[in-house]
Amino acid sequence: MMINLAVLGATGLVGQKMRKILRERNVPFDHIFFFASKNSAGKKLYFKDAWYNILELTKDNLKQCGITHALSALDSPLAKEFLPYLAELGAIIVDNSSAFRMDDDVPLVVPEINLDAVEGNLIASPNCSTIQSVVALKPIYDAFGIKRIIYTTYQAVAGSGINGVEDLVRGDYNIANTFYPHPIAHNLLPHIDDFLDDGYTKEEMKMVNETRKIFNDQEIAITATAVRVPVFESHMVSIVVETKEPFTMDQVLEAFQGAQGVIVEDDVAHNVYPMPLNTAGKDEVFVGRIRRDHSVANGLNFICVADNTRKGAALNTIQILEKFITK
Ligand code: 2RA
Repeated sequence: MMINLAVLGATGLVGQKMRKILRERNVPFDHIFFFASKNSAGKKLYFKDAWYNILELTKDNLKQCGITHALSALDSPLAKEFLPYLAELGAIIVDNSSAFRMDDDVPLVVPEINLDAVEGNLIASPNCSTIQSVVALKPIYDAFGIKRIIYTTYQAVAGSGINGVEDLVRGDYNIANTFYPHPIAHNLLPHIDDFLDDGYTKEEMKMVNETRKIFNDQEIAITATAVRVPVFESHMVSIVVETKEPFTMDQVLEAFQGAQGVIVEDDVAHNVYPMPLNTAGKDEVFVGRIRRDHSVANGLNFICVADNTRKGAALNTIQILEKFITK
C-alpha cells in the first residue's frame, strides 16, 4: 500500500517535534507532505536529506496530494475544519488537538494503555498532562484499582507553543507585551486554557474527562488543578491516588518498575527524583517521590515528569500511527 504521509501544522512546536521523531524512528512512507498556514506556505524545510516546499493547508491541496495518513498538530478550530474532510477522503488521521477527543465514535489513545481501542480512521491523542499521568497510573490501576485521583500540574511554557516560550525568554513584566495574562517569568499562573462557569479550567477538565475515557472507567473520582510554571519543557504532575485494594510499598515499586514507558527515579537519600531538566528529549514518563499517603486508607502520592511536546504530543501520535504503518 502506498503511504502518502502528511504533517499538518508542520511548522509549530509540535509539528517540528513530529518531524524530528519521524526521522529518529525512521517511520516509513512513500511520499511526505508538510502543510502549514498561508504565512509559511511557499517556504522550504529540510527533512531527512531533502528540501520540501511547505504547502498551504487547503482542502484542494490535501486532495491533490492523495494523502493516505496524517499526523495533525493543528489547533482545534482548524482540526474541525479540515480533519473530517480528510477522513472522508479515506485518510488515517491521528489528531493532537482537543477537537474530537470526547466524541463517542473517536478513540482516545495512549499506546501503553489502550492501543486496542483504535478503530475507524480518525484517532485522537490526549492532552499532554493527561498522557503522562495515565502512563504512570496504568500499573497502579491494573494492580490495585483506582477510586480517586487528585492531580496538580506544573506545566512548562512549551505547552502553549512558541508564544509561551517567547514570553519566558523575554521575561517581560509589561503585560501589554505578553501572551499570558500575567508575566510568566518569576511567576506561577494557576490558569491554563479558558475558565469554565464552575471555576475549573478547560485544561483541568481535560485531565478529568480524558483519564476516565482512556481507562474506560467513569467511576473514578478525579479532581485537578493545572498551573503554568516558568520552565521551558517537560510537565510535572503531582498525583495523589486512592486505590481500591490495599498495597505494600514494595508492590507499588514493583508495579512501576514493570510498567511500559515508565522509568522510576526515586532515591531521596541521594536527592534523586524526576525533574524537567533531565526529562526533556526523552520518550519515557519518569516517576518518583513515591510515598504512602497516610491521610487515607490505600493512599499513594508520587510525581511524574515527561517531555510534554514529545510523549505528551508528537511521540504519542507517531506511536499510534505506527500501528497502521509497520516497518
Ligand atoms: C498546555 N495542555 O500545556 C496544553 C498543551 N496541549 O497548555
